[in-house]
Amino acid sequence: MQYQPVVDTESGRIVCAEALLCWQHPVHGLLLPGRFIALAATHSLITRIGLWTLAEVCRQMRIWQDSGLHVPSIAVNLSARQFIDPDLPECIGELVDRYGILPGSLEIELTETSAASDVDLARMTMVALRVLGISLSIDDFGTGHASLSHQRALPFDKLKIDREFVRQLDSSTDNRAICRSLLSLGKVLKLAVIAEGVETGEELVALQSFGCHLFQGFFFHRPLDVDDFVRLMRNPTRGNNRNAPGKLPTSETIP
Ligand code: G
Ligand code: MN
Repeated sequence: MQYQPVVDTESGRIVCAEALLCWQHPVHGLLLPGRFIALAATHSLITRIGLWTLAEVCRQMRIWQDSGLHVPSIAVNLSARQFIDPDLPECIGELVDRYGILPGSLEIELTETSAASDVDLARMTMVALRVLGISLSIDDFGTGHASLSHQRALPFDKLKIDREFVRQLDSSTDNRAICRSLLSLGKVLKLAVIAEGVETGEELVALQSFGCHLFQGFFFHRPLDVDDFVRLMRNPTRGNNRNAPGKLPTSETIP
């Protein structure tokens, strides 16, 4: 399991982190989820992978809590197949109870498509998750089969702009227009907007000029293994990209 921080350049804090399941492959080395999750999602195995991930993150959060380490909330990706399981909220509720993790320390990321097949069921599941104190993000926004009327009806807290739209912001007028529009949409719908996959200072500066202040991407932090993530949480100035403009996390801003 790796953890990739999300940075708020306004407050200078790491505000959450996304848990990313990696595969230590015997031939190809460490594979990030982008390389194998889509394949796993075509198979019922994805449900077991998803449950294992949720349990592992809860177990890890309990260890951090017990050791007194302040860690921001951790976001877990759920597959569409897992999301339509009517037992999901109960299952997550049991994990939260079993590990005694603090409410508000877990977030769930869903793609637009996950909620599309049955909006009423999606709504019920989302409401039940929110009762548990879990916040919900729309992941990879703009790349799935989104219906805005569905999105509006669903109680999301955050919207994550997919890397596809963050790339080449300096040269792509289309991507600039899309990012601007998604930031406006987030503002109107009262969703926090996170730009994903920010790799360059140019992308960061352009997004900041559109009003974005929440960022995830290699420019700030690569996904980190547990030890490196803990080191960063203990000393947030380490491992930051010092070329990044705007306020960056400092030891003063992380309790
Ligand atoms: O679909 P989702 O947004 O959950 O996927 C996150 C994926 O994006 C992970 O595989 C993660 O390693 C990858 N990722 C995170 N930051 C960057 C980045 O700056 N550039 C690229 N190319 N990939 C990234
Ligand atoms: Mn995600």
